[in-house]
Amino acid sequence: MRPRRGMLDAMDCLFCKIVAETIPSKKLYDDADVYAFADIDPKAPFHALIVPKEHIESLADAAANHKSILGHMHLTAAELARTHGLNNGYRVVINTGADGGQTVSHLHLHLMGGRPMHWPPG
Ligand code: IU
Repeated sequence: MRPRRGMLDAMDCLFCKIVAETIPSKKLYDDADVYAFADIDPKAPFHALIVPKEHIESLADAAANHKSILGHMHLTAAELARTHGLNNGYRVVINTGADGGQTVSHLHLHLMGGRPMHWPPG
């Protein structure tokens, strides 16, 4: 049986390999549905990526059945911010598609803190 398109994408996906721990990362959180790790090229003193274990390419590919995981990702961000002492605030970002600056095609939420953020972003 040939793998379906979505399965092929997942087999070739960097963040799926990080979730599966076949590629190492600095793990910050892990449960049945969500995985969080330190960004390899941090844009702030604290920079985590929070990803669903399910391979969803981007926010534009999320559907009604992903409501719960999207909420779970945000609550995980808030919990990581608390446990890492980001008491003065932080930023969460989901870059989506080419114009959104998304470079890895597996939905991920950036959690950045430890310095003042600027607005508007570039
Ligand atoms: P973006 O929103 O798709 O641009 O974010 C991708 C992030 O993934 C970016 O901040 C990278 O530094 C990060 N990253 C990583 O943590 N580990 C990797 O092996 C690669 C990218 I490639």
